Amino acid sequence: MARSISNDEIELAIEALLEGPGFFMFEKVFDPEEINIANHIIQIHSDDKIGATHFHGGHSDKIHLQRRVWNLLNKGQIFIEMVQHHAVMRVFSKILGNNFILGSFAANRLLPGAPGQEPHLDYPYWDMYNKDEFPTGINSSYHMNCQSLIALHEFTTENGATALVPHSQKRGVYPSQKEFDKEFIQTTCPAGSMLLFVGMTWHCSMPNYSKSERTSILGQYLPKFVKPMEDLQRSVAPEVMANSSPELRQLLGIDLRYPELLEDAETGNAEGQQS
Ligand SMILES: O=C(O)CCC(=O)C(=O)O
Ligand SMILES: [Fe+2]
Repeated sequence: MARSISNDEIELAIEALLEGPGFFMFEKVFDPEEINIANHIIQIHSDDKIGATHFHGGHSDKIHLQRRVWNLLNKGQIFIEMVQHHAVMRVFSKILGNNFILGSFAANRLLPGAPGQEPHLDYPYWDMYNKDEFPTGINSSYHMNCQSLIALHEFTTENGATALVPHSQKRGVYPSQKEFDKEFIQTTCPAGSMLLFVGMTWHCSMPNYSKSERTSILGQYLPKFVKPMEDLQRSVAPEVMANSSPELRQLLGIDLRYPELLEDAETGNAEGQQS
């Protein structure tokens, strides 16, 4: 069963994401049985299928070594438990606001020989190299993305442990390869560990030089007003929606109101309306 995390560790994580390096590692959160189940399902869904992927830079000849499995919530109870782990819910509600939502829950499987990614920020900042598409003055004074990354294998420097630049989230700008290469560290960890970070932190997966695969599960969490990246309400099965806990309902944005047809709405009924 997943490890329960103490209040002290939760507080440390909030502090690290908001004021510190921008990330925090909870070691060995998920046990070997949970990890095996998750890996098995991910393998079944990606042995013959590559899946749309991002940030593969100039390595288009090796894209088949980097496999994505999207929409994990439809693929096993284990993912429904992982997505709403209590540490994720507590840390991210402090950073994103307590009605935060899920934008994507997907796996990133790097087969032996898979190249690393280019350094990047995560959605909705992922194309912020093109600043003209973003509001003037965008910065990191508050966060529009928090990520969970669950390591389903031991992560080592050899197999491509995630690389991050500590404190880079405060700069509020897109990374260049040159600056990233000078400053990154790699977050090695035992299997089952969970890294939380804010999406403005410069990061990427590194090349897998080992002889075994290395898999992460990537959870994307957003404030209630950012459009999710995966269309979860359309892709998650009706049974999953119907049986969801209050936390999962929140993550799927089931009770969010807008956009609404307000033209014909009754006056005065709209909660939170200011006029
Ligand atoms: O798997 C990893 O180490 C990180 C992957 C990642 O950052 C991404 O795909 O956005
Ligand atoms: Fe990323």
